[in-house]
Amino acid sequence: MSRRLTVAAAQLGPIARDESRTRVVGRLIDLLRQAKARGAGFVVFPELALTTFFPRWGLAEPDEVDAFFEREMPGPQTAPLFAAASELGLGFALGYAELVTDAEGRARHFNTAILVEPDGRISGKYRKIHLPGHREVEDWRPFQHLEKRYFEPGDLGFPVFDTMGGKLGMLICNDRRWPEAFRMLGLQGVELVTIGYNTPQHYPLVPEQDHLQQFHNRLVLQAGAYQNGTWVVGVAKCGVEEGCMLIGESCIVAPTGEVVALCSTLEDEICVATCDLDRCQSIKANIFDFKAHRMPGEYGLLTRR
Ligand code: ING
Repeated sequence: MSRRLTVAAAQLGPIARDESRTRVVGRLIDLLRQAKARGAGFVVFPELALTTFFPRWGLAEPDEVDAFFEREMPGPQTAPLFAAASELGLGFALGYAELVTDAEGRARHFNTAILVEPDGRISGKYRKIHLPGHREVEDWRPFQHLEKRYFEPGDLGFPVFDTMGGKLGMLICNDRRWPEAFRMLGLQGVELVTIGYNTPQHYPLVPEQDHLQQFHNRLVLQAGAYQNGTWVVGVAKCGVEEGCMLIGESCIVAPTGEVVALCSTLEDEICVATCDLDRCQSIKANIFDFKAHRMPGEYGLLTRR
C-alpha cells in the first residue's frame, strides 16, 4: 500500500505589526479549512507565522522584542488553532518565535518550527540553526535583518521524526540555502522536509541580485529535494509587509526536483499536492544511493571549523 500524504502549503500574506495573535490564528484556521476541502491531511505554515517579521526593526526594549515571542505552545491565543486542526483531523507544521526558560533560569529565544499531530500532540520541534543577517542595527539599511540579535542558533540539531506515515524533517528559511542542512536530514532518510520562509526581495548587501530571489528560492528547494531524494514543501510569508516586499512562490517539490504545486499570489493561499512518500526510493535507491556512491572519507573539510 503506497504511503500517500496529501499536503497543503499554506502561504500567508503580510501580517501587520499590530495584528493580534487572535486575528492571525483566524487566518490560519481559514487556511486549515481550505486545505481540508482540498483533501489535505497535513498543512505547512510559514516561518514566524504568528507575527510580522519583526527582525526588520531595531527594537530597543527587551519587552518589545519578547512581545513577538510565544511563552507557551499552545497558549490561550494559539489553542484555537490546535483545536480546529484536531476537529478537521489535520496535522500541521507551524513556525513561531519561541521564548523558553532553561534549567538555569535563563530566557532563551529561538526561531522555531513544530510538527503537530491530528490529535494536537506536538511530535517534533526544530530550532533554526542558520541565522542570517546581523547583530547590530546598521543605519544604512532600508530595513534591518536582526535575526542574529533576536535569536540564538538552534540547539536541537537536525532531527527527523516518524510521523504522518513517513519520515519528516524541518528546516527554516535560510537553512534551505545550506546543502549541509538538507544532507543532515537526507542521511537520516527524510522523506518530506517542511521549510517556512520570510525572504525579502531586496538584499541590501547585493542589490544587483534582487531580481534573482525567486530563482534562488526555487534553486535551493529543488536541489535539496533531488540531492536527498525527499519531498520539499516551501511556504512563504509574502507580499508587502510593513513596507518590505517578501517573495512568495510557495511550492511543493517532488524527490525528482520537479515543482508539482505552486502558489501564484502574494496573499493567504494554499497549493496542494498528493505526496507519494514511496517515490523517494527512486532517488534514494539509485542516483543518490548514499551507501553505494557517497564518499564521506573524502569530505573531511565539510565539518572542519
Ligand atoms: N530570510 C532570508 C533567507 O535566507 C536572506 C535572508 C534574504 C538571505 C535574501 C539571502 C537573500 O531567505 C530568512 N528569514 O532567513
